[in-house]
Amino acid sequence: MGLMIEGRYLTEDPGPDTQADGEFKRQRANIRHQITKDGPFTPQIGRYHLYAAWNCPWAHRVLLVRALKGLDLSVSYARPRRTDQGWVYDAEGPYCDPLMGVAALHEAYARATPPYTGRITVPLLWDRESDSAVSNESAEIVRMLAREFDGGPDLSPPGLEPEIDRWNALIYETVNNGVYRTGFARTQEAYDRAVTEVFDTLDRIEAHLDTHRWLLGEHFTEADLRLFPTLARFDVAYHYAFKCNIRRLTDYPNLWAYAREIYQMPGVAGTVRFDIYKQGYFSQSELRNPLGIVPAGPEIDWTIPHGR
Ligand SMILES: N[C@@H](CCC(=O)N[C@@H](CS)C(=O)NCC(=O)O)C(=O)O
Repeated sequence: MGLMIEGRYLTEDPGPDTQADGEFKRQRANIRHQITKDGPFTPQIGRYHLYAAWNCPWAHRVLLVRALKGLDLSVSYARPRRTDQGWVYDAEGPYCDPLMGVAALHEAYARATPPYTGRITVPLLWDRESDSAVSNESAEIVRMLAREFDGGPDLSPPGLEPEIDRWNALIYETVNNGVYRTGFARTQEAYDRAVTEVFDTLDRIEAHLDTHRWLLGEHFTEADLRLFPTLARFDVAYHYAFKCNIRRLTDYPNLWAYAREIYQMPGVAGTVRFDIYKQGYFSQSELRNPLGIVPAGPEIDWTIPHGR
């Protein structure tokens, strides 16, 4: 779970990044190339490869675009539990790396130019043609795959982008990252602040869905896509492992039906692995789960008709 400094991997665990007031602060991703028709990274089918992990909600966003658009994007899934080598791979089987055969993700980052400094995170989008890293920023990967490749729903219909961005900003801060700010808080105050924000936003979305089919009304957009990974992990992981326990997703009639409708869209269920979410979020952590024991429940049926 280490850091890389100028292309060299250090195994000491830096832990989650915490501010002076006990709040978790996620670091900015720093490989930020774009795929565009003008190049050098052009939108060619079969050209790119994704380093992902089933349990990572940021990688999940990218897996959702891939599924909804039917993109030809090969994927390496890391093992659900990180080690002192960070995200790791087996030599074969479901957690191998078919592209480079790396044993740990930091080996791929070590090939990036210029030499990489930062955390070793998924998702990482890789270009087979130039054998180089394109991006490790999920929001930007989602947008470029959605825009530059044909097929699937239009996730940001013309004119809606400012409103999509407003939802994205609120949902990122208070929900997607809000659950991490709750679970990784180092003081009662930081926890109280974060958990209140998580549920204020979920309550607000619940009320919004009374009169709107999707966040943006008639259109299923990128904002819905970015909310879903957090909802999928909410009751099996965040509710318990991150103490996001004022309510469960299944306690919200609108939000729960909305989440099931997304889950039941063609291709989406194939991006979801509840068993792996539990293995990942209940992995051994001195602060949160010292023995690494994975709970048995809860049992939730995502295939109940959504009725929307
Ligand atoms: N900026 C990144 C954040 C990705 C991220 O934090 N991924 C986590 C997994 S859920 C990770 O790989 N963490 C390893 C670490 O921070 O050491 C994005 O949204 O793409």
